[in-house]
Amino acid sequence: MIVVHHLNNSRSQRILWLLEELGLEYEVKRYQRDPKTMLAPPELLAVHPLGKSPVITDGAQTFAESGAIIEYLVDRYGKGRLAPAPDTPERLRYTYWLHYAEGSAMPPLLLNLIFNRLDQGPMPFFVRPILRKVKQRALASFIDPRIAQHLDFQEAELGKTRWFAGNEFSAADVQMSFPVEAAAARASLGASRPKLMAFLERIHARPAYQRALQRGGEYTLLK
Ligand SMILES: N[C@@H](CCC(=O)N[C@@H](CS)C(=O)NCC(=O)O)C(=O)O
Repeated sequence: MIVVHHLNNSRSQRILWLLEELGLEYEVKRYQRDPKTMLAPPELLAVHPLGKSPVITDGAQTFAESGAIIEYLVDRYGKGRLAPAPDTPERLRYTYWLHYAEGSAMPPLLLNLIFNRLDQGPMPFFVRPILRKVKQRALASFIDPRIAQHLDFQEAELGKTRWFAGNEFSAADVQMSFPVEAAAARASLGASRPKLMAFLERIHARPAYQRALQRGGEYTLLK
């Protein structure tokens, strides 16, 4: 039985969604973020040395990293579903988006999250205005323009094909859902990016996505 070590409000939601799309049986082991730090609880360190989610166990195997987990599940259990045929342009795009989501799209979104919190929480009164300036400068000069560049790129790519890898829905869309959802929570993703907005609407309407929400519980992304 596949076990998903699932952290609330996190990337592991997309693993539950993929398992629902594939119609596989699985068990969800839940972990709750610390409400103050928002970090994962120490119990996750007993599952994997990095203590992050998602992690899955399947028989004797335990491994982490969303893209690797998605690739493993599709290769092992997909029976040709949710991945374009090998040696096609769609397959190359599929591999690209599987890696791009965490390798390129998420880093500026994570910086946005960290810098937005820089001037929050208890600190000596004179430090806060300094940190606020640092935050504003980092966001305006580096982070937010990078996010906009990525969103423009994704928007343009979704103008070429209906889904990220091609005209068929694939596991690359599951992997890309998190950066697009995180951008919707943290950055301006509105009328100026209608393809990405329509992508979100389409994935949220999928029955498997809805079932995964019921299995995973709370899913409100951090701002
Ligand atoms: N690139 C990794 C990122 C894993 C990761 O950072 N997971 C977050 C959840 S969204 C986490 O566990 N955060 C809690 C913490 O850092 O303590 C993946 O895609 O699996």
